[in-house]
Amino acid sequence: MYAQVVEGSGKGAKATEDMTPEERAFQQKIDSGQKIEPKEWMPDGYRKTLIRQISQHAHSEVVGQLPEGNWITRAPTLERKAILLAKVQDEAGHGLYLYGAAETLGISRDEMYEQLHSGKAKYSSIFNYPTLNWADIGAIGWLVDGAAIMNQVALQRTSYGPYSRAMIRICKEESFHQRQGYDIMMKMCNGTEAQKAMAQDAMNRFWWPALMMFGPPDADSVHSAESMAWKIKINTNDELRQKFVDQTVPQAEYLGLTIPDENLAWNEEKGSYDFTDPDWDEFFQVISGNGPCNADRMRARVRAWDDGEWFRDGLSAYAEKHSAGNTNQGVENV
Ligand code: FAQ
Repeated sequence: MYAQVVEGSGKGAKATEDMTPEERAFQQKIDSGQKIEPKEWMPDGYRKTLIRQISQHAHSEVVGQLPEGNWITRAPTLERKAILLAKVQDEAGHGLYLYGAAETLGISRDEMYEQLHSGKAKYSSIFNYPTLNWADIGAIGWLVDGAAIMNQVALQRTSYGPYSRAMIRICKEESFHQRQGYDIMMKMCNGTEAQKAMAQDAMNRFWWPALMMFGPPDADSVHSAESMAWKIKINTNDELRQKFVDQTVPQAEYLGLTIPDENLAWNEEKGSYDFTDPDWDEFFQVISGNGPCNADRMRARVRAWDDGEWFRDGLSAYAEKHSAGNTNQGVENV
């Protein structure tokens, strides 16, 4: 229905008795908490699953610049503009660390871009929703970065060394991003009635897509069992979604905002909130390319790629000129 690139087996974790001796040794390494490094032997499915997840994560960071980029020229003050510029630039950097981590697994950056531009690779569903006003920038920082961090903090312990190390650095920056979003929301909630209403409206629109960021319910998650056995994923989609709700409810209360879910209620017995599931049909539509902004996002990415061709060609020509065997060409010849 929705799967475009099922690179891992998607059949769940392999039983120990079905493993080859190499696979068994590999699994023992994972189970004992050791990191896997690029040059080590790894099962083909492990490599493919990592390439899929890391490259989709990288694409999300890069496409994720677009909804916020939309507001750089319209930020309400010079200070807010400078902060937003820095945040969007950070997202580009996150994309680069992640593409770098994926490249250690034997895929080139050009191949990854080709998969994104052809629609073969996914990126996070959340970035297919529009940013209609300034309050949406607050909601993205608070809720979207908040959901991203919830996932990424766990991924710092992922089993693949380069991915884990990229996550440690990214999480530091994402924490700042989340605070800047919360700060925008605080300002608006303490402002005029109209500003508070804008903040509430942004929360109403971003709440459900933020819950979808954690992926389909566990029962429908194709990759979770295998990815968790390999410790590529540390938590299930539902576990992280629950943690996010539990963390976010008190933050919304502090802002004086209402979470748009009439079933939201503290459940004393389980020690967490009960809440309504997002509309999973909408989620599957969005990840199949039919969300409100999918076509716009792809058009913008492909245009940026095409417009940058002359620059990439220039960089390659420069690198070639100065590569080994051609070292006599001085910088003055450029
Ligand atoms: N959107 O079997 P599962 C950010 C796909 S970073 C689109 O459960 P898995 C920073 C999934 O790929 C946000 N597709 O899959 C920022 C699979 O399809 P496939 C990105 C989704 O991989 C903030 C199919 O559904 N973070 O926001 C989504 O085990 C602000 C079946 O699902 C990451 O990527 C979705 N939400 O679990 C930037 C974190 N959910 O590939 C700018 C790393 C699922 O077979 C501004 N990734 N799918 O065709 C992960 O942790 C996992 O990949 C999950 C999905 C949890 C996203």
